[in-house]
Amino acid sequence: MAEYTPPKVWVWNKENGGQFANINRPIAGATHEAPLPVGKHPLQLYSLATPNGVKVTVMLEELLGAGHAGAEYDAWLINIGKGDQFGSGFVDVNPNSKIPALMDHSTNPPTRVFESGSILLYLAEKFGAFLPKEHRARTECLSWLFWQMGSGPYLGGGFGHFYAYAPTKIEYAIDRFAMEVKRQLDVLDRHLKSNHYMAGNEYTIADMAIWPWYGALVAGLVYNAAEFLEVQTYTNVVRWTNEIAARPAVKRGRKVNRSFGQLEDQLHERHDASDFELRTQDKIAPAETP
Ligand SMILES: N[C@@H](CCC(=O)N[C@@H](CS)C(=O)NCC(=O)O)C(=O)O
Repeated sequence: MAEYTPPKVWVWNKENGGQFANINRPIAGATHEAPLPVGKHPLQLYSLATPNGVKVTVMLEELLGAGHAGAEYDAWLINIGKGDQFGSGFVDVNPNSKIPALMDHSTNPPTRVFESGSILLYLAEKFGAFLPKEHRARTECLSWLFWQMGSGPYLGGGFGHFYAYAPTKIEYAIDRFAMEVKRQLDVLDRHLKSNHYMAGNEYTIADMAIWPWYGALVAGLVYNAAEFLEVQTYTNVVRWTNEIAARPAVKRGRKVNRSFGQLEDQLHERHDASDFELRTQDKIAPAETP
């Protein structure tokens, strides 16, 4: 590996290559004026079906499935590859310029919520659902929710980046993050041996946060790393992954704001429950594609 001696002061090299290099920059804030659309429902979601986005659409579909009609929502597609997250309207909702971001217009003034963990907690508290009420169980749920928020970046920004996206394969980086991700999978596997769900017997927002990342990893859906990490050996995680994948709300939630993969699984925008039947990409004319 070529030795690198950092200069005295770091300089932004815009041409450093690698996937996502075009959207990475060392400054925050909006790059252009772009007000966000607002639909007819109280909850307005601005997102994309990455694992962080899927956490929230699964939660909203679970709430609706459980009969919480107030959870009806409009989901707008934010194309992070094109830089939509740097539009002025989006930055007003999330100063960190990352999906998912939520506006709740049922409050006066409307409430902005960003960070997927915060959005899950906000919705759980608003509807009194998928968060245990008893203090000990609630604490266990929140411990796992925050575990995901802290651990996920080692999987995505660490392992996923260096194994799948970096322009060169750096053994040191791949070793470091493969070791950490396997340790995390073992944490989950040992816990799920004696717990049906992350917080015990109840399916909660902790499962909704962890499943889109670690479930996708063991299902071989992200980074093409199933064999490399021997994911099938984490049998309790595999059991939990498959069980959650079969939930109807999870199947719906995974399709919302998806702009990649099979056309029948792509619902670019969601404004009504009937959209799953009527407006997936295989059903609508290409001219209507946002
Ligand atoms: N901690 C944040 C992470 C969100 C995040 O990293 N979102 C990514 C997509 S998965 C994003 O919007 N990236 C755009 C960018 O970095 O410019 C959360 O959980 O909401």
